[in-house]
Amino acid sequence: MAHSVRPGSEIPESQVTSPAVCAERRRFLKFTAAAAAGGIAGVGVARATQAGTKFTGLKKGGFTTDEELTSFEDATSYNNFYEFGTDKSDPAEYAHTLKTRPWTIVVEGEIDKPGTYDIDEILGWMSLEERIYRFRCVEAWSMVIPWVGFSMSDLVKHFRPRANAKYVEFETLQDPEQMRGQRYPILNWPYREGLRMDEAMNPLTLLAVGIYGEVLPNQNGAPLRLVVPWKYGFKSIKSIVRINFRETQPPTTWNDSAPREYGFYSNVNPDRPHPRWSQAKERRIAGERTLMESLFTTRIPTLPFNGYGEHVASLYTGMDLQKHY
Ligand SMILES: Nc1nc2c(c(=O)[nH]1)N[C@H]1C(S)=C(S)[C@@H](COP(=O)(O)O)O[C@H]1N2
Ligand SMILES: [Mo]
Repeated sequence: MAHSVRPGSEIPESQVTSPAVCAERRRFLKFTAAAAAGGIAGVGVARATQAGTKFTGLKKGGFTTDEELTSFEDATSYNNFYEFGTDKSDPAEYAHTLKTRPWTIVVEGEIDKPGTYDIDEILGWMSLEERIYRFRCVEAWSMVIPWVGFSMSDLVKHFRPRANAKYVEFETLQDPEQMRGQRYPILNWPYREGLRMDEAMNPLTLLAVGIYGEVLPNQNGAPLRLVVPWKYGFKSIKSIVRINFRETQPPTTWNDSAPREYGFYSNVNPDRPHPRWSQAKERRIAGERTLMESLFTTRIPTLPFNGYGEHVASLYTGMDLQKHY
């Protein structure tokens, strides 16, 4: 069935008069008309664009885990998103100023189909699924998150990459008006990340548009963010506006900012300590525990490749992972 995801619940009654919702409805009607005329697959997802809107009829993806989930509350209030400030609570407090529609993504470089694509055009091609992934921050805390999204590889096919596309570079929006943290030179804005092409095409590599069955809250990287579960969290770049296919390894934000501490690969590796702390254990933020209990009492061993070795270890055969950290 092409429509693996059906439209979410109706827009909440309390919001029906807001201009944003009117614009949203106009956009949806336009999109539905285009879809009816053109038979766009996966049209059902088009309506779920506002944070909090539920996706219904989501199919379960192949990747999952039985571990205790992080609560929605913790996953959406304890965040790293320096564009909104450096405190974990800043993104939840300030990310509402980010406007996630309309949203376009420039796709360019070593591909046959470069262009500026509307996020909803992209969503029209894709079939969404739910996947539960462990997520390990380089700061030694971890979460277990049910994401909604699609494999990056399924999207990349649409752009017809050429043989010399060896790396993919990603860029976050730069707009200090919407992202107050960008008014300060904390990082070299815009935030940039990158993957080797075979990493990007691995089936685990996810582009996420939702979390816990609903549209991504802004603080989690709406409207589209990367999730690479075998790498430290900073590789999972948020609010993507540019994807560039390159022949050479792209510069990446944290590597530029502190190259001795953060490498290009940044695979989760308990045997390679960060210069300032061990990576052998992690604080799991999950279950019924309060955030403070999780942060101060629960330490579990960190697994190589965050436990995804069977899927990804072969990507690094013959590489010295102490050197290519
Ligand atoms: N654009 C952007 N993407 C980003 C970051 C950021 O500061 N800016 N922080 C990264 C880090 S360090 C982590 S741990 C994860 C946090 O994702 P979460 O807040 O959804 O848990 O986002 C990553 N993606
Ligand atoms: Mo992180």
